[in-house]
Amino acid sequence: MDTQKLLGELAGQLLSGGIEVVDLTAVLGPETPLIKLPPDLAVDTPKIEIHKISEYDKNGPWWAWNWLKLGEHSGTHFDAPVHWISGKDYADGATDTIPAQKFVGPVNVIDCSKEAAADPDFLLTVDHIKAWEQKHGAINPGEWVVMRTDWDRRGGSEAEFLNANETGPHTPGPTAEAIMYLIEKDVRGWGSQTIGTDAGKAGGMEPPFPAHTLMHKANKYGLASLCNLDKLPPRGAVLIVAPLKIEHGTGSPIRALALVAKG
Ligand code: 23J
Ligand code: MN
Repeated sequence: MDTQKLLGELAGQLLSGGIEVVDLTAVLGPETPLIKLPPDLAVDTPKIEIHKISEYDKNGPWWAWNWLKLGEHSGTHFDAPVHWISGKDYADGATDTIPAQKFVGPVNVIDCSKEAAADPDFLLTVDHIKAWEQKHGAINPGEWVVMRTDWDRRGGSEAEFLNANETGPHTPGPTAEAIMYLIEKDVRGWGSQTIGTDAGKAGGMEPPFPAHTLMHKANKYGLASLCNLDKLPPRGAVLIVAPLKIEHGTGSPIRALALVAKG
């Protein structure tokens, strides 16, 4: 294969629109939903703030710029292995040490939108993944796996997105067994369209928060609050998800993009 020629063709298809760049990112601002943890367990990530420095005015006559107050795990974001205690010792597990090659790769999209619409507590099982593989082909080492739930359509309010009541948050996610199955397949990471990579009720699972505990223990990555997964094919798209190179960062907001063949 002539790799140089292939890259040239890719660039040409990007120019012509034969390959489309699909934006998988939510708007980052004061209204962006943020995770709410049980107050007895944890301190929450702060509200996002965008502060004006100048806007072509006395504070900067010819320019506009802002400064931000922003948690690493805000909006559409990347979870690095050091985010979780099980992955804390990986030298290449922080936003400034993960090899850049890991930020671009193939993605498998498992459509759970009907199941999640019928049951907000829907859990993706090993059987469901195996049925997907029967239909679309085996999931391979180094590939991303993301769970489509169309949760980004719940864009009206944070309350609708978090879907919590007196019994806690009710959002779909994976079973611990499903995560273990994907780790055995040596996937690159796991992504969701909800506030975090785990289900709303994942705190009560064994282990608690299996997508975090097990994926990061295996030096694998997470993606949360992905949008527009309904615009991707089940397989064949290329995901671009690069966190900011925050020093010792545990995660970062990302501009998540997918390259998709049109037509
Ligand atoms: C901190 C504590 C628990 C969770 C999370 C963060 C996330 O989901 C996250 O954004 O990584 S579950
Ligand atoms: Mn996170």
